[in-house]
Amino acid sequence: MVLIIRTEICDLLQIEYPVLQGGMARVSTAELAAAVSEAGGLGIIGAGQASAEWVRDQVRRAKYLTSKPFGVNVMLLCPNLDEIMEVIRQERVAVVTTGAGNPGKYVPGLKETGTRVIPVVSSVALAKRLIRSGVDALIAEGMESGGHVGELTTMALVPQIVDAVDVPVIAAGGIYDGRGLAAALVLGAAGVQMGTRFMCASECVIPQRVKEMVIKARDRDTIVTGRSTGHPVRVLKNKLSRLFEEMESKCVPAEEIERLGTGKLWAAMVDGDVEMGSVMAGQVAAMVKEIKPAREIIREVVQEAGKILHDVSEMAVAR
Ligand code: TUI
Repeated sequence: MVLIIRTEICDLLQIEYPVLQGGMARVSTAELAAAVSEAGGLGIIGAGQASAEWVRDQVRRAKYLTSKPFGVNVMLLCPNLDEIMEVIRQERVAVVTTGAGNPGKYVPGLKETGTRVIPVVSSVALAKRLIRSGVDALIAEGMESGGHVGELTTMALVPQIVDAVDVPVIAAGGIYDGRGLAAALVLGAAGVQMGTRFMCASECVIPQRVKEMVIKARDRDTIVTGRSTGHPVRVLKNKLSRLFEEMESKCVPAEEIERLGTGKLWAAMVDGDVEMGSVMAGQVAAMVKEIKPAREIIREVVQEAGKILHDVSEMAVAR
């Protein structure tokens, strides 16, 4: 018998399994997003700092590759936010996730066209503020994740957000397999979002060298840089992260440190520079062992979680 997992977000987002693929700037393109959606999860295109035209092309490409729902992740620090939001409205994208800020003022416009709005939050205060704008669900992201991070771990954050809001909560950060999905559901989440694991999906277009670096990573190979500038980012350790560490320890002015970061995500994820590029990845990079299709990743995660939850329920015995 194969057990799978279904939760309320499957109905909300019209997907088969409660697994979202994290919207990763420069990493999750239409190819990856469409593959994840085709496999029954929710694929998400990472808009990052790209132009509105790029976002439109990617959305149209994903529509060509799949007829299933998919999402776009919008980074709220990006300079052309209004234009990107307009493209999302015009193209009637099914789901928008947001990162690195408060998307409150865009929520009414997006809801008008039927787009589900799911912000990423890393604190209870922001979660409470955002549900007042009428968001459909929240992604509670712990600091185990890659890229821009908050301060709480997933284990501590998820139950606190679940207790604070009355919309479905999706857990993110530190989730790699069926154990992670099962644990998230036990904490009260209605599903999970995984980013790092999907970096090594066959359909992910990042350079092979970056995938190899993720596969080689061990447990202590990520570090958070940029705490002193107010933009803490988790990356795989390399020459660039050591430079950041050195500058931060010498109290170099924030503007100079920020300048060093300019264009470095592109350097890693497009040009494949694993030494001087910013290889954003989460702590579960150490668990990634191989490159496989998104469909297999999702099937493995969902079936493993089903088995675990079934077996674990037998640990509760009547007395
Ligand atoms: O956004 C992410 N992860 C990201 S964004 C990104 S692109 C980037 N590039 C260079 C420098 C910085 C970022 C790479 N990875 N995750 C979602 C996330 N959002 N995590 C934490 C937050 C967050 C943090 C503070 C959300 C809101 C917030 O509060 C702002 C407020 O208004 O209170």
